[in-house]
Amino acid sequence: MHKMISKRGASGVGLCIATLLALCAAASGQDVYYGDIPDTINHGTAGTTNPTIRAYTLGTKTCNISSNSLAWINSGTPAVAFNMFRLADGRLTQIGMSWAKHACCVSNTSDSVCPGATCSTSGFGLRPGCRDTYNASWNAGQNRLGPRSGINPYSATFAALAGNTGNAIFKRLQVLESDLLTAGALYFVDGVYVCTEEAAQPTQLNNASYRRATVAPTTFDLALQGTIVGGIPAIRAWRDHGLGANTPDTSVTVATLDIPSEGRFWYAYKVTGLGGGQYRYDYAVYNLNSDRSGGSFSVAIPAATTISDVGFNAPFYHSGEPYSNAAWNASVTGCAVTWSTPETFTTNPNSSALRWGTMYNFWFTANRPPVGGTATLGLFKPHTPQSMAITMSVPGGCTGTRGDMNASSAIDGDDLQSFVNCLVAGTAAGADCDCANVDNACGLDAGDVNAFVLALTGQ
Ligand SMILES: [Ca+2]
Ligand SMILES: [Ca+2]
Ligand SMILES: [Ca+2]
Repeated sequence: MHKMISKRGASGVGLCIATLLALCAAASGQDVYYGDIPDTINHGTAGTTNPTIRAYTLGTKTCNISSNSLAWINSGTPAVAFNMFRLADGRLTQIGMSWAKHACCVSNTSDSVCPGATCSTSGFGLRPGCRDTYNASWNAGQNRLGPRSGINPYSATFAALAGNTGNAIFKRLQVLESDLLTAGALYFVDGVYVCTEEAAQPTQLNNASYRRATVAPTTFDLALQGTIVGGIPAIRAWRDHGLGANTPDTSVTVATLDIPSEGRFWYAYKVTGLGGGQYRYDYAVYNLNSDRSGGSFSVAIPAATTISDVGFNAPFYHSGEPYSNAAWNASVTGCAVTWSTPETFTTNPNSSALRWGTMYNFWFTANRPPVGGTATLGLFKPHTPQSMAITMSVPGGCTGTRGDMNASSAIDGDDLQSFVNCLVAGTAAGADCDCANVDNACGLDAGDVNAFVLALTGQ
């Protein structure tokens, strides 16, 4: 009798473990999703800032699109940070950001903005398939706005909220008023969620959604347009609306870059022919949820490339965030255009790194047409890998054999004069001086002379 019970018991334990494993697997699957931006509020200006700063807040329809209940902790997880962008002159830039609105006071409703979900009547927090709505005025409550610096977007940990309040623009989505009425510009808003239960899970990757908005003259009120683009940050608007509202610019490439065992960046680029052999190279990088953050961005260029109009854009931190707003330093060497934080992480952990929920722009004009090549995103916080290569359009270089200055399919004495001219003057009639970069290493120097002599003598 005891033996039989024991057998039953063993079988029961096995079943129980299997059930627990299934529950554990399911429990790792919470999935918060920004289902819609239903409204906005214009808080006006603080009155005395120079330049004038205006502030907004976005409403949120937040979905739990998983089959598991999602914890909804008052003044805790999840939190959402808002951003604003402007598309003008062929370039999308971020013009504003808010602090992060922490959760409060869940309600559960069925809503078609939650894809494929039916609101469950059982569970806790934000129940499976359900939607919670905060209108913009509720999200504007400053006591539940926490600094972005208090959130690790990948491990999804949150610092305690201070709960302090301030003037009309304090902690809210701040934008320079001068950026709001650009002739011919399109505007976009997005929000990015961080959710503790999604820590280090792929369900973090759909946490940003964007929507187009117009800005009214005189009042500066926002009016939401079209429908939300769910699960995708506003960097995609550069392509989706690049030739006007709802008219895509297919010359804009948008893609993602995942840091191994860490967060995701989005990046985009576009090359514009300016005539006269000049090309404008535009790059944007959006940090969705990387705590390591961006620390540098570098584009390789061929030898003897003329670079002009080097530019950079970043939104500004405010309301007591500890992060620096200093522009990244730009440098042009013989083989790269590079932007980097003014200080390293070791020197100043609060330097102006490209942090979660923000987008930085980099651009220059070059006298070379584009080819497929490589840019490098350096990561701010030290770890392995310290940088990531990104396939992008970059200025193209020598299209023939290096050292064959006159493209005769032979490296001989006829190439000598052009080679020397390139090394001495950086230019040679009828020749591409990047072909004088015979060792294909940075710059035109003694290494190229050695390599050229070896090629000339058939070695
Ligand atoms: Ca999610
Ligand atoms: Ca030749
Ligand atoms: Ca070289």
